[in-house]
Amino acid sequence: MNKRLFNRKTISKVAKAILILHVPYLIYTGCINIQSGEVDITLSVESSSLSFTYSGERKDIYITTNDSWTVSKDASWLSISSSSGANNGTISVTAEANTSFSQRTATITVRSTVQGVREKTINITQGAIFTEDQMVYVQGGTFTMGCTSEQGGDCYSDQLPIHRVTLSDFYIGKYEVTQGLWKAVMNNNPSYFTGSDNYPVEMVRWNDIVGTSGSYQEIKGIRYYANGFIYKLNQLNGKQYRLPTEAEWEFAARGGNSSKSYKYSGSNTVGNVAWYLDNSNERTHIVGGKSQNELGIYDMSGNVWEWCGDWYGTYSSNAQTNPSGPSSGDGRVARGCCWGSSAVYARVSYRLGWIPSSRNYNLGFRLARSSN
Ligand SMILES: [Ca+2]
Repeated sequence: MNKRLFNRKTISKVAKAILILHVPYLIYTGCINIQSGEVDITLSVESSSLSFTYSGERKDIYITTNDSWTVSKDASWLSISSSSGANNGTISVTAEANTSFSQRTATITVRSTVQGVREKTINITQGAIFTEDQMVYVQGGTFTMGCTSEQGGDCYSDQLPIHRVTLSDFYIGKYEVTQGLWKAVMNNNPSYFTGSDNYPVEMVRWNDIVGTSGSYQEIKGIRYYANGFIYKLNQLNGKQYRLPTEAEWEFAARGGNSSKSYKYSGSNTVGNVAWYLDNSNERTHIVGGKSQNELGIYDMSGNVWEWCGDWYGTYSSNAQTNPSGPSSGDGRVARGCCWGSSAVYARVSYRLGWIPSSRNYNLGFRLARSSN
């Protein structure tokens, strides 16, 4: 080895060369380290959307990350359990009840704390308290009303004589009117059985539904007054809801033009479609809990009796078109029976008259409206 390489000058030159060659490299690798640290930060959420029903609900968002994070929202009707955290975590999102008549949306944004590096948006939608998709279209048709053969031989005489009825198209509620909807419209809840907004409202008088004073809106021969539920509902959403006529109720309960001629609404086995004495645990149940009938309607047999618009009266054997009952009477018709009675009352032909100023924890209603 040439020993001149080892004199001080040579060593100094070699060191400089090494320094010149490697300083940029050292700076460069330093940058790489920082960048690779950023790239390694992950942030994911389990879902990019969450949907809530109209009633108040809580749902969880799972965050997977190796960084600190913050959460923000853009709607006052949402609350979040935590606005920041680190590493994997869960936040709960609670939506207040949506008492409006339209769906609403919001977003929740989760950001890793290294701003601008990672961000996830979760789109939130919440259904409205009541929308048209809760009304079932019933195509008009002709049917035989009253104690037809499948109803059995023990019908009361008020279900006779059987008679032909022709109806125009109409809509009827898929569910009994819920306590949530009643509260949204009336700001009170008269129901005996509480605990969920999705229980049917009961303890409502015919007079509470139809109203007794103030301005009125006349629909299908009934005046709906300003202090009643239906008038207020119609003011809120601009529709023309009303009570079903007794004939509309029975036609819909029988499955309309899709009828399979069941004894109860949607089945010959009462427990498949109805909450009644033997399966109800002697209380109401959340609407829609049993099987639907041929038209996709729930609880027409059982849960709560349902007020109809008509005065209760005797049947005629004459064929009729769009009947709306007698012109006067003592009681208003109720149909379909209830959690508190035996199966015979849940038959589609069974009928009852109830004083319109009376109320009962067995008794609620469902909405209807004409198709034009
Ligand atoms: Ca019912």
